[in-house]
Amino acid sequence: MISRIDLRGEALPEGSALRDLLPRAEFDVEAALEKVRPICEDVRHHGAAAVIDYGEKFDGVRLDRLRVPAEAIARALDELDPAVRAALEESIRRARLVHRDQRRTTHTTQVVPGGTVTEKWIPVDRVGLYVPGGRAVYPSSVVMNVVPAQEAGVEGVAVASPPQKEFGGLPHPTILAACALLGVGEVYAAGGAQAIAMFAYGTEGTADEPGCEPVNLVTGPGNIYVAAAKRLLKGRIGIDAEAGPTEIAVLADSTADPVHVAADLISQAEHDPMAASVLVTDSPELAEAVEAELKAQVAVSKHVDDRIAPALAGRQSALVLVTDLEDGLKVVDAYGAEHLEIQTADAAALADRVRNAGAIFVGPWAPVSLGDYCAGSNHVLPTGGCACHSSGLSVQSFLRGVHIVDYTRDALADVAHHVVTLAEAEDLPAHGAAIKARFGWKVPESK
Ligand code: HSO
Ligand code: ZN
Repeated sequence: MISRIDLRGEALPEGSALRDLLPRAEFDVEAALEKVRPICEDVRHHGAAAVIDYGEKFDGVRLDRLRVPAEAIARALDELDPAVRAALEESIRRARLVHRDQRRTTHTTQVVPGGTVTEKWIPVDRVGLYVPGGRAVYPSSVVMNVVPAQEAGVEGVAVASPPQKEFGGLPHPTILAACALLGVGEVYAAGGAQAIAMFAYGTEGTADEPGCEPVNLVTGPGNIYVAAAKRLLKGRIGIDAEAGPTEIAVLADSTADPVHVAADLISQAEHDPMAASVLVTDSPELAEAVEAELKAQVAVSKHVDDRIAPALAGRQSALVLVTDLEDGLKVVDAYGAEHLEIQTADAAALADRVRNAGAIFVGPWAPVSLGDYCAGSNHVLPTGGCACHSSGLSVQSFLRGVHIVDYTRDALADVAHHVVTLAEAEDLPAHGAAIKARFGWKVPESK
């Protein structure tokens, strides 16, 4: 049911050669671009009407309006199961604690007497948060997108989630209830590439419904078409990342509990038939025990046939055997998992040495499921190995750092000769002239 990769014995290859030995899901965003391009163009030219047409085509419901009425959002909260409400409230409370601490402060560097550079962090004006609604409905993703945006100080927060046939064309009621709990009142029943295009281009309002103002930034996970639309529209809008199928890697030794490891591998396989579950261990006994546990636990899991079994059997999942934990560390660093659990004797020390992972979960009491909902950490994380260059969603994702340059006459005069020299070295004499013009067309003597 799950393949094995045995890397014991020989010296591990370095860098990308090691990465090539490791399993990974195919997620060919490029191939989806051509499908998504006409959708985006249609939305650009025909606005809400095109979004509604594509909703009918892809989600099977014809809407007469995209904007979810305030009463529907309030009703969803009224009708929310109290236990789910309490859990979401706790999730929001913890996420706020962590994300509030990520706020940036203005910092001024005195470069020279009379010359300062101040770095100021300004939130984007308006963001569009995409919340998928296909195979699974994730109110927790509403929390993970909205909380950092709000803590960053973003004033315009809009959410889009696909219309659901069984709920009269509204997004799933739990998504709406989560929006209500977070104080988000601007919600659109729009999904897929058309939702991303709606955010990028905006739509015109009608007599009875305001349009969607274009946003500056779109965040949130989605399927391959959402990722392709983000890639296509990037530049016009900022994006967080092109989210691919979810991944869990577990680095474990013989002290790990195979029951826990198997449960955690299954937990992320539950998302998607393309999800990746990877165990990296120096203990063949643990690998055996995890494999037996996987069999036992998969048999009694809910989403076996459509997601868990294909995810575990897919070429993206594997049990990887390594000589020792040093090699294990190299393997998980080369893989750069979205989620990395460390279940070893000295988990904290090993976790401290990891360089590439979206989020790291330390020891037996910090499973990925905790992070998915209630750790306070963010669950929108880099997939597909992007952890080697990108971070998960955070307050920072919604901010722009701006340098404010403030120099006195004397401070400029003092460095003018260097600026003029560099301008001439780059054959850009007008750059130098802009300095000289301020000093009677001469380069001032430096002190
Ligand atoms: N593990 C997913 C997030 C999620 N899990 C939502 C449950 N609900 C990607 O980090
Ligand atoms: Zn999850």
